[in-house]
Amino acid sequence: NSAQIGVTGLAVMGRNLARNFARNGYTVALHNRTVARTNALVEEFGHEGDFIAAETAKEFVAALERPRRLVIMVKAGDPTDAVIQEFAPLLEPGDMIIDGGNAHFADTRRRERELREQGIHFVGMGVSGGEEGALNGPSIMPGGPKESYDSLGPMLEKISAKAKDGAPCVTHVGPDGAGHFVKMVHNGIEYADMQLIGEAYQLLRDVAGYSPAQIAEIFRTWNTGRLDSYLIEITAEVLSHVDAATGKPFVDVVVDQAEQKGTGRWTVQIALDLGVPVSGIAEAVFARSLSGHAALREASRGLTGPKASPLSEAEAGAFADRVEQALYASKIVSYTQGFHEIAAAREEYDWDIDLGAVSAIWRGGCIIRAAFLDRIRSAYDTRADLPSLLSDETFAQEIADAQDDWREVIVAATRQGVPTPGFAAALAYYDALRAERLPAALTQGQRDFFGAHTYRRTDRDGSFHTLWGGDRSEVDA
Ligand code: NBP
Repeated sequence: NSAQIGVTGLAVMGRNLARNFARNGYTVALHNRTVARTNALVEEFGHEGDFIAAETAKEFVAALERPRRLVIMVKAGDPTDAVIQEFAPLLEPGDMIIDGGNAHFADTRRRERELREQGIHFVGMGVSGGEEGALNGPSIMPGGPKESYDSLGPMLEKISAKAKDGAPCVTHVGPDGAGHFVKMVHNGIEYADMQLIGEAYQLLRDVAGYSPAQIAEIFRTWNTGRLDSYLIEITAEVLSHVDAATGKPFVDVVVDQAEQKGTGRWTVQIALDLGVPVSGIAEAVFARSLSGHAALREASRGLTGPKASPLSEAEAGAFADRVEQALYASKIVSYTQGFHEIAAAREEYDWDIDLGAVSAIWRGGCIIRAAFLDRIRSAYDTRADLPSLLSDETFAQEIADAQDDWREVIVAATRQGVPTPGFAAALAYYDALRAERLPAALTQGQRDFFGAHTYRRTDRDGSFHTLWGGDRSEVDA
């Protein structure tokens, strides 16, 4: 008996992915650098399906039916290269290496290129949903050669999450690094979503005066509407949780320094390279960094803030409704920015990515799963070449309806000294995009003044320079 798929790297993610394949009726070959992990899996979960445990790389490869499908689930970076170097010499043309780790898409592009020379299909596969998703159905974002999807796709469709309409949350995203790129932006959007939710929480607490338990109830109500999403749902769970040791709200006993593993930062770094303004995601990454500067925060605690005047109980309810509007409008903007980044990469790397399909596979299994993604899909279904999500009529109308409250919330936050970088960046992006004129014209003037960098004119073609140090006449540049 031979295995239809093999998984090497059996820490939480690999182990659960292997079990997911087995539970779906596939025979799964197992391998891990440290054999104890392989044995533990077979011992604990061997009854769940057909596993073939392999001690050595050779045994592992021999256990796979051809063309071989070999999933790597190890730590991203050097370990992934080490594993590829170990297995590639044992493989034959037509075999597939599928990297399900959180690889940087540039590494995936390089690996795909190198393995292509050997005739091996390399599939960089984004997997979202954490260990729970890996076991019960993740959102899966495979890239790589399209032909690999013909045989791999049906298996992934089986193990993936299913959206509410039953559609599997997986699609062939695009060539080489496209899958990992989309997974990275997914994580960037996740950072932004979490930051916006955090700002909503702090406003409800510090401006409206609600307790964590009351805010949990507000989030539960929001979760029955257009904000219906996994992150809002778990936010309510976290906020209503009470610390057993102290009897205090759990959120009050946790150190307020957010950590990060890097995919959010990558999203911003690459956006800078591509020249795409992902300000909402950037603010989310910066907010986490700022929170971690403990000494700096300690040293700044005495700085003067505004005179705080919390809302009355009567005003608080209406304010909470406004915060919902602000959160929703800001969320539309961060998705707009994230999809812009994917569209820019599609252009840069000549990837054929269907943005509607991307939003569709995020509807289940992953951390940002939300009812909202159905709306994004229908926006791209209506118009595949939508310049931006904000150009979609429905979203544009929703923001138009939300904007008064959105602005009020930011005004209130500013007055009370509550930081809302996510809400504010989203609004600034919106206002900048819709502006008739931007001060960029002045910037161009300054650049021409100090550096003769030239400028273009609104009334005729060409590049121009003003002789600032001379008679200030204009010359063709
Ligand atoms: P880890 O990222 O903690 O990696 C542990 C695995 O890597 C073990 O199997 C370990 O083998 C193996 N490994 C290492 Br470390 N160095 C190796 C080397 N030089 N050669 C061979 N194997 C090596 O595991 P994880 O948390 O299950 O995540 C796996 C991948 O999935 C990562 O890329 C991660 O970013 C990604 N991911 C994780 C999540 C999540 O929620 N955790 C979600 C989505 C994606 P050993 O047992 O012999 O030490």
